Amino acid sequence: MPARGAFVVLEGLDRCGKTTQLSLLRSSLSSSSPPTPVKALNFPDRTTPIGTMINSYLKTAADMSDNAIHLLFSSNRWEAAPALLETLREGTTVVCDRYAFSGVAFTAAKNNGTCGYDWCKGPDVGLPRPDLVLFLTVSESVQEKRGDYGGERYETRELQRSVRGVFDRLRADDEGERPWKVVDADRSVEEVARDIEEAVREVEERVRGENPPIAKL
Ligand code: NYM
Repeated sequence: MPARGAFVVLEGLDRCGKTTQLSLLRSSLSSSSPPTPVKALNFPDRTTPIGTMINSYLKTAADMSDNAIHLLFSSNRWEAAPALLETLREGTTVVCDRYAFSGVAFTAAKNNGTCGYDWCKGPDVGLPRPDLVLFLTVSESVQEKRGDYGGERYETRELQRSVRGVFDRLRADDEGERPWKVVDADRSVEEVARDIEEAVREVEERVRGENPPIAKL
């Protein structure tokens, strides 16, 4: 049995550069010598029937209650969980663009917290827990300069401010379990990529060496 792969999640506000960084990370891991087997995931996964509903909601083509859309975002992770576990167990490292932390941060932030923080955490309890959460921080001015800002639901300055607050709370709450690594994403793409790769290689090595069981949220 090979040692399992590491599970790494990139989180952050909209336009923090996660998607670019994830693709750079995937290429650098798979082109290293020897190559690290790696699979990239992203949430929401808009390709499934549940993901299609989420996409309509985000593009404002469909409306839904805050509770209902929150549960769909979570279901979208649960439907991916069996394959995710299998991939990790067969020794492949998974790098993932957003996960349950975005789920809590965005829902708990909106409408003055109609859906409470604890309620928001509930549906994701039991999902595979990442070995590392890389939290990309971005300043408001840089965020707003990057392309396409404002195209989807949630992309307003006020909401992003509240989301930032909930992410800070999540990070503080997770401190005892497995500290997040905060990466300043206002810097150049190359500088950010270097920090991310270093942190991922470190966790990869630890997971391959210790082969710890996959923990749960
Ligand atoms: N989002 C993402 C949520 O509100 N809940 C979730 O569980 C997840 C995974 O979807 N503004 C929000 C955050 C983003 C939006 O994500 C779409 P992306 O990474 O832009 O496709």
